Amino acid sequence: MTDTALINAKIATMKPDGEAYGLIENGAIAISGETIAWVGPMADLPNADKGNTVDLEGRLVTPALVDCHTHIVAGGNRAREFEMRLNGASYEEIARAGGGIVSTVKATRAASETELLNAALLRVDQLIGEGVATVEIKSGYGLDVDTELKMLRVARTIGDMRDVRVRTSFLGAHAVPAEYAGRADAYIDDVCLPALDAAHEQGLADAVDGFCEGIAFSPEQIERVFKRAAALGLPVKLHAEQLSNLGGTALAARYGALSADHLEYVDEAGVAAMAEAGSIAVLLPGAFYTLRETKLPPIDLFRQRGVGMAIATDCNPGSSPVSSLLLCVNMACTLFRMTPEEAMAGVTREAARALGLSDLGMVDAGMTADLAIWDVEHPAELAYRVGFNPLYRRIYKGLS
Ligand code: DI6
Ligand code: FE
Repeated sequence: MTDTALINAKIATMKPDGEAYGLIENGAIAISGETIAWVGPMADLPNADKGNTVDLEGRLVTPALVDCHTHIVAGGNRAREFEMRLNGASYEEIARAGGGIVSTVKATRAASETELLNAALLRVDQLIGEGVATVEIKSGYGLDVDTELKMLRVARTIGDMRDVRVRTSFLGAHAVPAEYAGRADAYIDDVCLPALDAAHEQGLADAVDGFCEGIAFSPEQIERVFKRAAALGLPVKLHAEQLSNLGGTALAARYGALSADHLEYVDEAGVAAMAEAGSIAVLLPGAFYTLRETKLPPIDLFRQRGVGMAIATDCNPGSSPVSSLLLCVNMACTLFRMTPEEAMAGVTREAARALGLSDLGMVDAGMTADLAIWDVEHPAELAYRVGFNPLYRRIYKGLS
């Protein structure tokens, strides 16, 4: 039985074969409960599906957007640090003044769950207002067992309080906290692995992430965390080759990672390993922009090897204080030279794949009815405008 049909729609189905964007010009979508029952040219809409219709007057429909990499739950902000840097302060001076990731850890530990929740909701609501219906949220600013779990509980609460699907990632291996300075292995033993076990036991972790970098954890240390993830049956992903090439991407691929993220410094062997493993490249133009990075992720290599490319905000108080996914779509085009079609696939189909969600990211029969309806004439307009939000309506799990 069909509950509702959307008619007079231009539909960017984002299906990979056929027309660019999987475009259907004069289309209709039949929705039954939470599921898309039928999609096609309006002239072919089955009679039985015509009961309850909503006329979209030619508007564009896309899959609702998916932000597949965020640190949106975090205490405080680093605006003062941003200001100090622009007034000429050095990295050391900022660190001595308590800046950097350490300050976010301190603020996150000090904040109550309500404070963390209210601060995060401001940013989540901005994403929702741009047509996002699924958001991935990481821990990683607690770096002690209680605060890591607190962050993940807040992430779950966001999904209860808003019409948005939250997927959590445990990121205990994000940074070495001050109390373990120079003792990263002990941190993994004493804090990271016990916190992961507890998060899993409490149903708080959908996946496991890490930061493989000179300033964070080595591939050997990350592998210890991945081994525990595998033992718990949790999928992995990794912040890899963001600032240098340590071979994290190949490690992630060996563990069948859903994604490897950032990737500015990944080499050909790393990309080949991703292709083999079917891992998605999650590209984060907001961090590239904020850090004024100049080394581009190897877009052509990803294309040649058929590695799917997703785009996300990386929303975090340090390297990407960005809560507009549409801005990231634009940046993926202007900074990374991705095509608008690739960038739109990056926040729909490929982002859903990066989260292992096979029922999302395309407008197709059988998929969950998460849709975004836009006041634009063509999907390229969503990539082309800067700081413009033409969302007309968002549909989350059907119309009920
Ligand atoms: N990569 C980043 O760019 C951020 N975390 C990560 O793994 C930085 C986080 C911060 O500075 O707060
Ligand atoms: Fe990140």
